[in-house]
Amino acid sequence: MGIRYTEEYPEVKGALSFDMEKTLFYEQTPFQKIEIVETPGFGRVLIIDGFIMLTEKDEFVYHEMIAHVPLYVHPNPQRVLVIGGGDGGTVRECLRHKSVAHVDLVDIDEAVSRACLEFMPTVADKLLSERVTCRFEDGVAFVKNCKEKYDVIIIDSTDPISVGEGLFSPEFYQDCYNLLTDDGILVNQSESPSWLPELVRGIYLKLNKLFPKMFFFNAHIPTYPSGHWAFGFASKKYHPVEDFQLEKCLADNLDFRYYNADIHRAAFALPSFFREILRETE
Ligand code: AG3
Repeated sequence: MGIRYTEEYPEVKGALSFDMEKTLFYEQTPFQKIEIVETPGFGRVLIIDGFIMLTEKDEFVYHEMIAHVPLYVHPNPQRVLVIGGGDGGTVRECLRHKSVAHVDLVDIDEAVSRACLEFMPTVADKLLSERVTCRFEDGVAFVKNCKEKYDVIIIDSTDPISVGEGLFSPEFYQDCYNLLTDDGILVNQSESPSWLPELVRGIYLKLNKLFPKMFFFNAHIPTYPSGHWAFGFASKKYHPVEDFQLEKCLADNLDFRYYNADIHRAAFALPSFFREILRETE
């Protein structure tokens, strides 16, 4: 056994530990501590402030789900805003949609993109596409001042601590709502319903108050706490399953590794304890 890297899970007084071979990138920026490590079990792993953001082994699950679910509900998504997501994985998936003419990426920390472009090019290299504009600034301020409209907004944040915190506030959600077109959709990473039910409930309450339609979908992400992950789907017009663009999804026939038409519909089926988390809020 080599050196062990451990992400502590304070919610359950446990941890995820994995062997690592070496550190490829380390930088303490004004915002956070960024590391990319080489591991024998998970490929390269991006870690921010001690929390796993992605591993090369399973990043496809998170990035396919956060991008394709809204992009196969909106009938013609052209302009997409990604907040956070400086690693580029979400942008990569968005660009697979022909209708998407432009993606604006707003991440507070350029060092994340710099590190990923160098050490995780398969995740990050679409950040260099002509269809993408990267802005390294505070997403909270960006959505307050932006005058453009978007069809889809994807909030690919860190956990709601430190720099990620503002990306879970009611004011921020209101500003995102204002930036969406009349049939716009917002999707956000919503943490673990298994281990952080309070947090998921908080997200539900805030978004449900604002949007006519609010749902969660879930996916299995082995290297995030509990492995059970939620995403919020808040929409002005479209229903995530009734308005699912099945024909388009089948015709595109993209080579996905997790997402598919069955998964799209099934992901909105919530385990009973998850439904209970939402019911308690009513
Ligand atoms: N976004 C962060 C997911 C949260 C992971 N949390 C944790 N390991 N405690 C991932 C960014 C990928 N584009």
